[in-house]
Amino acid sequence: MVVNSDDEIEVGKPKTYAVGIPALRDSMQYALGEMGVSRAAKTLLAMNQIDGFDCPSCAWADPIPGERSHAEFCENGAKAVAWEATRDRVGREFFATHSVAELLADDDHSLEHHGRLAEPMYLAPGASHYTPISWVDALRLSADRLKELPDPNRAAFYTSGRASNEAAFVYQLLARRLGTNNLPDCSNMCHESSGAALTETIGVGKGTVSLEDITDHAELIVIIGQNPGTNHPRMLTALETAKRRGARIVSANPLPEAGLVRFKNPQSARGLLGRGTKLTDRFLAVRVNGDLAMFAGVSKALLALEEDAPGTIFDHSFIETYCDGFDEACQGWRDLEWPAIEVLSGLTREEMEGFAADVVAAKSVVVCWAMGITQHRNAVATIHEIVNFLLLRGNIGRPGAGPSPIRGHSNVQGDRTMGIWEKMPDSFLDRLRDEFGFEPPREHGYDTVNTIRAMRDGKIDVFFALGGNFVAATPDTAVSEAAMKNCKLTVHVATKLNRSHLCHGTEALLLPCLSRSERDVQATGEQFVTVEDSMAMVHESKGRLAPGSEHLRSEVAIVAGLGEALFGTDVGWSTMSSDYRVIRRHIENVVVGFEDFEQRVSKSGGFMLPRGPHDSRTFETATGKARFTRNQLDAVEVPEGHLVLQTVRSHDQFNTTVYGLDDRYRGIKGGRRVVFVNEADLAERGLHDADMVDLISVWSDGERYAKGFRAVAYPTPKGCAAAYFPEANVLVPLDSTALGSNTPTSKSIIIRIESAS
Ligand SMILES: Nc1nc2c(c(=O)[nH]1)N[C@H]1C(S)=C(S)[C@@H](COP(=O)(O)OP(=O)(O)OC[C@H]3O[C@@H](n4cnc5c(=O)[nH]c(N)nc54)[C@H](O)[C@@H]3O)O[C@H]1N2
Ligand SMILES: Nc1nc2c(c(=O)[nH]1)N[C@H]1C(S)=C(S)[C@@H](COP(=O)(O)OP(=O)(O)OC[C@H]3O[C@@H](n4cnc5c(=O)[nH]c(N)nc54)[C@H](O)[C@@H]3O)O[C@H]1N2
Ligand SMILES: [Mo]
Repeated sequence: MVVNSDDEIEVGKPKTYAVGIPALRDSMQYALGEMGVSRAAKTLLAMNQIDGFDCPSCAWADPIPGERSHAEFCENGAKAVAWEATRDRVGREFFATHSVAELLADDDHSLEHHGRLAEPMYLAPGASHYTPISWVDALRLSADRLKELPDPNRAAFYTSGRASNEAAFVYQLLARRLGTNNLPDCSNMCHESSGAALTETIGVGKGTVSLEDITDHAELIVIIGQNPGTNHPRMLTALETAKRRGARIVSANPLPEAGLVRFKNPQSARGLLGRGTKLTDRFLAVRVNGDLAMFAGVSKALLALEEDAPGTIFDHSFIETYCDGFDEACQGWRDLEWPAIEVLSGLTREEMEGFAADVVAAKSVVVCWAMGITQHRNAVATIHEIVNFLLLRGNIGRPGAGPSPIRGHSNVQGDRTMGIWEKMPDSFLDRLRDEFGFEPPREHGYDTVNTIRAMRDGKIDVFFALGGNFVAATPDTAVSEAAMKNCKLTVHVATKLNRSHLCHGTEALLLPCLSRSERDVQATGEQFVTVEDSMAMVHESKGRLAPGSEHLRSEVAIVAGLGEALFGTDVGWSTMSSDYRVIRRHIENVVVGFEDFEQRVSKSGGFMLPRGPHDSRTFETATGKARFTRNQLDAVEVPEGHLVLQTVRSHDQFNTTVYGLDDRYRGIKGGRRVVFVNEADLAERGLHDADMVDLISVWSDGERYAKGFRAVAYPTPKGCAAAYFPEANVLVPLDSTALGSNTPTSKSIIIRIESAS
């Protein structure tokens, strides 16, 4: 990866508001530069509209039809679409002039910036360059290699969360028809901890909150481990609406993110020109990984208030009717000592009691969270503790209340609903069997971390990816890259060139697909696809732009084409790809909640999937009740002289896609190799702001190095640090994962920093 030299990086003051005029200016400049005027206008105005396409940038929910603005997109959505609608192409001439070795020297930004992949390409064993291949030959070759496997579990099928419901459904069908549950996905690195904790405690692996709960009902909104100004900018509009009607916001974050402080709404002149809306009322500078202790502390404070005035704080009738484990959990909080809670959370008892007072004053509470919570060793326990906190006051299954994990990729939640999971329950597999007449495998497959281990250990021959950038997104970059190279065949269905396509197996295929914003025409005419947002709304998405090249195929067509090459006509692969309604009929029969799918999804705005806790306070857990849990209080141990490093997104990236080198809200310009550190921590090491440093992570199997970072003195709690992903992924040990979800601990890496060598 190319290292930016330190003198290119400019560091200014972090911003105290998000969006406003700079955001509008940047998004328009960006879109115009990539797409030109008419294409930009046509594309941006169709985003998130009823008859348009779903923004590929995040999973934030759309307002109901009558309440959408004409420009229902944000700066980062505009960047995401401009990025895929670029006029530049990467075809046979490009690959003829650039060898794989040469391209490997490019950084992530440059690789994708070359343009859209334009035709199928093949890398023969030992070859230095990708060469063109026909679709027929590409699918035949993939099918042959899969058929040759002595065991279907020697294949793995990765999914990134942009795949539509239709593509995901056909894809999981293909893997299971082949005989494997090896369906690792980006969710394994993302909200897996949320899914695990919520399934166990409330019986459904997703949030139970709708957009109106936030905009219209919640009296208190808690935002933790999330940077909405950058990663879910349209959430700020919802928060502004909530604030206007008097809701309070508490946020906890080791970084004082601009989007949590103040919002200047680009949709209104007042928002753009005035001071904007103050968002957070109480900001808690929690220590990285301190949230488990913080929530336990708040619940302890609530318990003390209840014990002082019994019957005034807790919702006893809810607890008695719907929950179990309450007494045991209370005993847990009684046994905790405040000093330990303070040390682990990095907050004072008064701060946590203040938070508890906000809770008591609010009739309804929503808790929103994202990666700052899920990517820690104790993530599942932390989310258990969030559920406890909500259950105490019956804050679930009524307006304005509930847990709301904010999803990342635009259809990551839908992909799971469609069966992209290495351990789908038997009930789903039974229905799949009944619908298609074959016995799906029952043995659980590999998740993302276990796929890397299996590839490393020579247990996977064929790695197939439906989107994503596996080697850059996964931990322990060196290990992941070597693991990928250990495969016999690697196949990537993708829109743009990335690092994973260059760290290939003995043979490799690049299969270029249509993007969300492009028209999808099949044998029976123009098709639409469907997606599910973070709040379980399913709606349609229809691209409008002409395909970027005549050789592009839809993801559905590629996967179904492979299905047919493998199995002939058995389950009707080509019928599905020529008419997506056929797929939706299968989905209706296999996936719960999709009755009358075609008809309901065609209605403007789509429909909401059933969620027991939200709809009827039904909790399908092991005991049929919502479960209080007693959780061991811990936080990652940081040895003397070390820091705990979290890896975050800058404002100019979408995961491994790096649009540009700025991070406007945090005051960074022109570079990404920066590490944010508390000034006192720098001073203790004899370091200063702007010094060049090396980051060294320590783990039981040894040390990992990321060299040449510019230190930035930043207001993060002492002992904490932050750097950007994916540059810092080299530091995340493969075996450092969350208990109960196996998610890489990308937000708590123990490091040393040293003056650059
Ligand atoms: N523009 C844009 N949009 C995106 C993405 C993108 O890359 N770019 N990615 C998409 C995806 S896949 C996802 S999953 C989401 C990610 O959305 P976020 O989770 O907002 O993304 P991160 O940048 O990882 O930010 C994590 C936040 O948690 C805070 N944090 C870190 N550790 C802790 C902790 O221990 N406790 C607390 N309380 N806070 C902590 C960090 O300071 C940071 O503010 O965004 C989605 N949307
Ligand atoms: N250290 C660290 N690591 C992390 C994280 C972190 O916070 N810190 N976050 C984790 C999280 S939350 C996630 S979700 C993962 C993300 O992991 P991935 O989903 O694997 O990665 P992306 O960067 O989103 O994938 C980008 C690539 O997707 C392809 N692509 C884009 N659009 C399409 C499309 O429409 N179809 C197809 N087929 N391909 C397309 C392009 O080729 C592009 O290069 O990373 C994880 N890794
Ligand atoms: Mo994610």
